[in-house]
Amino acid sequence: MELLWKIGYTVGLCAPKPEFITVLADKEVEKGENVILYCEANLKELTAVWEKDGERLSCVQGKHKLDQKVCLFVLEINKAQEGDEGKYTLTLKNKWGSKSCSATVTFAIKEWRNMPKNQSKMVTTLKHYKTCNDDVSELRFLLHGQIGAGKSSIINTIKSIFENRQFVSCLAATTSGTSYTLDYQKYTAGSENTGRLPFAFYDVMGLENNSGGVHTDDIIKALKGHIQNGYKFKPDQPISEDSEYYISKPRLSDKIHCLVSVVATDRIVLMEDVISKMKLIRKEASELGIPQVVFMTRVDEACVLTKNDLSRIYRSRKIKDKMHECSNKLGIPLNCIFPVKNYHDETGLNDNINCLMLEALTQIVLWADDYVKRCSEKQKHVE
Ligand SMILES: Nc1nc2c(ncn2[C@@H]2O[C@H](COP(=O)(O)OP(=O)(O)OP(=O)(O)O)[C@@H](O)[C@H]2O)c(=O)[nH]1
Ligand SMILES: [Mg+2]
Repeated sequence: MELLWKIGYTVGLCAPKPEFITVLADKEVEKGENVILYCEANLKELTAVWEKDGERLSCVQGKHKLDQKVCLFVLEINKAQEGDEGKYTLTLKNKWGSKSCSATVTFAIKEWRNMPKNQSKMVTTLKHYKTCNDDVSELRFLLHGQIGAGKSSIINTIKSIFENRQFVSCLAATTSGTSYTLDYQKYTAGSENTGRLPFAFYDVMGLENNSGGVHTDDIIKALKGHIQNGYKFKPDQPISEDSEYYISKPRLSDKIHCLVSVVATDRIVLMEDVISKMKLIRKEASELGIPQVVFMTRVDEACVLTKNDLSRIYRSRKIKDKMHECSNKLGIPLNCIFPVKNYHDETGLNDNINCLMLEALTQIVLWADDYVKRCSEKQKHVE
């Protein structure tokens, strides 16, 4: 086989063009750190041309080092400084063709939001939280968003924190073709032993780009408190008033007290249709006065710096940019957007994962309770 290939190669029958086996990866680094960009090609006899921001890289002695180990092409930048940020492109050539790939090098920024730290204080506050109205024994949160955004995983993460062990009772998907969650399902956190928390989380079927996924009317009905736990969503048809799961006269305790839009940080660009559906739902929630927030999941998939050390999340320019993008696309202010990381491949619990989630949860609990207070006062006026 190898001989045949060699003969073909020599007489030019099969032209071995350069191809990338792996491509350059974006780097977000601290100023002064060494940066290594590398990728692997299918061939070793290739001409490599490195460019920075569209111009041929002028190698500075002691700063840049170009290397090739068989099919691995490497650029090392020693102690990266201000001028080293930018887009780096490697073009590999031979007489049969050329191929390019690029990656950006950026610096971490000054911490612009404090990374929450006091886990046990937040846990205690939430565990002993008392709602402002005795008729509303639990604050209700509805999690909606694109399929595979991490809605079910958020619930599992919250349950894991309060029960001190990994939780997978809210089934999370392994792939994201169609929504894995099909029912309107309520989840609570805490247990008999650890103490039940006065919060309920509703997991719903994901929104899809076309006519699939959960019907927007169903989410709006759920916000108003018309849908009972256990209802099975039908993408082509919203719940009918005759359904046994339809609550015709919902009380304040049946309603949703805070809408949580879940967005996967690494997939914001794929959400065009979903965004218009989310905006429609948000408009309705605004008319009802329901507070709305965004939980941005999968931060580790969107940013290497954050993946390597979650405590540096608020130093990541990429995460900050994604939060701005999310804020612009959904029309939600930045202070209502919470980047979080869910448990997904870890086996033990992690303080940084817990702290980020707990801070987001503390905020939404307060805002949900404010909403209950406003509604209770309005009700009193009517009576
Ligand atoms: N790396 C990483 N993966 C995550 C995170 N959150 C969720 N995932 C993974 O993303 C996939 C989808 O997560 P789910 O929680 O099932 O998403 P969902 O929004 O409930 O999906 P549907 O019910 O199908 O609409 C699963 O494979 C999760 O393990 C995260 O913060 N980081
Ligand atoms: Mg789900």
